[in-house]
Amino acid sequence: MTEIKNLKKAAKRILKAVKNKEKIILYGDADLDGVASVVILKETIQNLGGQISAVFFPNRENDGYGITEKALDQLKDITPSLLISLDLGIGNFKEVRLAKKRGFEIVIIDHHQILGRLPEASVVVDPKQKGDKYPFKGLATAGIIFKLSQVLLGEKPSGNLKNSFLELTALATLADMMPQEEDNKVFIEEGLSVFPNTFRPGLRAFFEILGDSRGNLQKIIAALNTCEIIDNINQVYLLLITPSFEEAKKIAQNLIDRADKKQFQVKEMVRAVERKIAAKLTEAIIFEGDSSWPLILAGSVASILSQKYGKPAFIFKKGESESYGSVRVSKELNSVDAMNSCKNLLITYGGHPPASGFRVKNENLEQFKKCLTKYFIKP
Ligand SMILES: [Mn+2]
Repeated sequence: MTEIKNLKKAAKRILKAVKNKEKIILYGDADLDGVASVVILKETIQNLGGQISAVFFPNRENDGYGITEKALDQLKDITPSLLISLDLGIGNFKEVRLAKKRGFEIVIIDHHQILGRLPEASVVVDPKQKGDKYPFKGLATAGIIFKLSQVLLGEKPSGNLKNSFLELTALATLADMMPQEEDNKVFIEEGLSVFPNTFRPGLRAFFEILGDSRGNLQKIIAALNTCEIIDNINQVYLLLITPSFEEAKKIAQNLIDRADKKQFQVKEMVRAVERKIAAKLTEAIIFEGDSSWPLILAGSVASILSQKYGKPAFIFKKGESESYGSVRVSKELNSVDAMNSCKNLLITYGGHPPASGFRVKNENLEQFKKCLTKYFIKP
């Protein structure tokens, strides 16, 4: 069976770091796929006797997506170190170069679309890169990390640990809305079958609060995918690693409330966008931003609008000098290619063909809209 390109190379590099007691930083996206990937890799490395010096999740709302200069500043005392980026990094050309200068060695493990070239990291694992012969391209990052964990641990993990990794992989694959076929189908079936007996207090907390697990699966996933950060701590990460059932119940309840509130806010924001586009219904794309719109809601709002109006939707939070946005387009279109055709106007961009994001200087917003419109009306 062909393997994911560089998966063994990444495993080797991690084993060397463990053996030499190097500092290791796990730098993950704040959503469930990112958090689950961090948790699985952290517990795998600890199982090998290694130590994690820091775990970091950028706050999308304030810092934007991906590896950021601000984060590298915050981590500067933990060098030299091996920084493993999970579920992000594939588009961070500038930041990876900067990180290397500052004493971080970078390993990127991501599943997002390649943006023409690769960042200059020591190891890049991304099934979508050139020369990757692994036949299935729809893995979530957690799925890649599950496979990495198997390479690292071999037959070693106990049934409990393996089952727990399967649960997290299944939940992350569903949360990331990856295709439910091939490897993912196996992860989902096996993961959900052991899920009701999970040992993880953070997951058992949901059963205690919500009752029967299967019927509430969507609710649990929504709560786990809220990207909630309080006092710089990713609450889903905290939930998944806490040994305390009491603490877990508090966090889980807060995440459930947060997810409910988010759903309500999304509806309100959809109405706000619809008021703005009422006079522009002949335009080829929906392209709207506001300084009061939370970035955290932009993806859900774009998704609803793109389906309802049958158009690509670009929804952004307008900051003082830059804007951050989320993009959703229908299945037959490719939003990453669309932004690729406008890349000179963008600071960063990337993601999956139907769901992606961008960061742009405000002075380029109008040009960006024109460029996108041109791309999408092209015959
Ligand atoms: Mn992901």
